[in-house]
Amino acid sequence: MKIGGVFYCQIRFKPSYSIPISGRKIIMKTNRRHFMKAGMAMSTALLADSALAQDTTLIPSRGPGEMIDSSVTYADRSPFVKDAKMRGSANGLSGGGFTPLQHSRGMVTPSGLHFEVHHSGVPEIDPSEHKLLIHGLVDDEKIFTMEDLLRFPSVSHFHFLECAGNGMGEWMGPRGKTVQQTHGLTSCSEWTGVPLKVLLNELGVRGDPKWLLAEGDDGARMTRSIPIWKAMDDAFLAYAQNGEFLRPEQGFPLRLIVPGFEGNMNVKWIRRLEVGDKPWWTHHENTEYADPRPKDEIRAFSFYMEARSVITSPSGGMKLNGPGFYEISGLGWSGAGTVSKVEISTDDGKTWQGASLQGPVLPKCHTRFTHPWRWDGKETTILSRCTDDTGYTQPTYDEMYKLQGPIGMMHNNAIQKWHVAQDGEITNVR
Ligand SMILES: Nc1nc2c(c(=O)[nH]1)N[C@H]1C(S)=C(S)[C@@H](COP(=O)(O)O)O[C@H]1N2
Ligand SMILES: [Mo]
Repeated sequence: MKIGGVFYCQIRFKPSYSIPISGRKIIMKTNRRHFMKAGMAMSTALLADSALAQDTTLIPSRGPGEMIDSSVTYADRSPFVKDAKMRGSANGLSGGGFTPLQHSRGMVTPSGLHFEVHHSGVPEIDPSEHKLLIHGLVDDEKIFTMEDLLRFPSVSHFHFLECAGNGMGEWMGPRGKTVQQTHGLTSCSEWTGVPLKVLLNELGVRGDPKWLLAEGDDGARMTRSIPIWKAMDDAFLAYAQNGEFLRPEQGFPLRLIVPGFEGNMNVKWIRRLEVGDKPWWTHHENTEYADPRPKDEIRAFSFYMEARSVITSPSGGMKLNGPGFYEISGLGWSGAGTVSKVEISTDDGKTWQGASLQGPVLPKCHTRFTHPWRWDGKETTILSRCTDDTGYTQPTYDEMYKLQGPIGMMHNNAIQKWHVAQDGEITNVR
């Protein structure tokens, strides 16, 4: 038997089995149900015999590993893990990097692979000098230091963050080669910080407060109007991401998290909040992030990133190694709520089957889905579509064009198709 390999037939219904390790025998107690399970998984013969290692000798023990280097203060990845790269897509002040979703597992994005969108580069901010002003329709205007903010009651939540321009290049046709290029402007982190409602209640709001202006401390002075109901619902000022302080690229030392709303409203390096009774109609609200509608209309505020999903494996640029079993795996998310189902088609949308959702399934959060698939070696197209708990289902490109017109740019949440050629090559198709 191969340790760490696949269970072989002879262990199927034994009440216990033994693995000889360095001359000793370790008896693993187990029960019949366990083996029924193992037997069931095995009976589907997931991998062809040739794909399993046939050498049944034991793996020899190793000597000591590398010396521990005490000068290392932040651990690196294995030198064998080279492919998952975030940047390499843009240089300069504007732009940033795309998350390599084709290498993603589970629902969390490692902080160092979180996508980045900057409108004027990444400012270097000393947290001991950073200040946040809250003013406008409040009883008490106040300036907070980071030290002040760290003393407030905090929350931690997993949320995806998606740029409204994610998939912008795909409007005119299938352009991106990989899922990193087509969908890489979405990532998911655990964010920790202070709820806005805690701060606003602390200051006391007055008059008829309806909107909140958030302003960033970067060269772009990113400024957005946030509806006050959202501020009082679940928006928060985050100072930490995945268990440590924010990355500079994610807005160190302080950023706004507006769960489920378009990335642009999640103002980084935040320095000012103003409570008001109308929106401010800032540059980014009037131009880039406004959606065209048929009949020469423009929708000014598209808050929600609507339900969307994509198969991350197999995906564009990958190649299947012959017919047989493959796990289809991908991500679904919705800014309006929780993913309630993801359906998969492996026959170009003719028939659909429900995928399994890997827990935890959280609101406004990436949700990993998986689906077992046996490829028969014939040319086909695989796709996924997501439905959220509001009942909304991800549209096809045709449906989305009807709503936004073919000249849209933002909020592309259409169904993604991956073509599987006879030689196993996966490509982006419409
Ligand atoms: N101050 C400031 N905040 C900003 C931006 C910016 O350029 N400056 N970019 C916005 C855009 S367009 C997006 S999509 C998100 C990206 O967040 P990330 O870089 O942490 O992924 O931040 C938003 N907040
Ligand atoms: Mo964005």
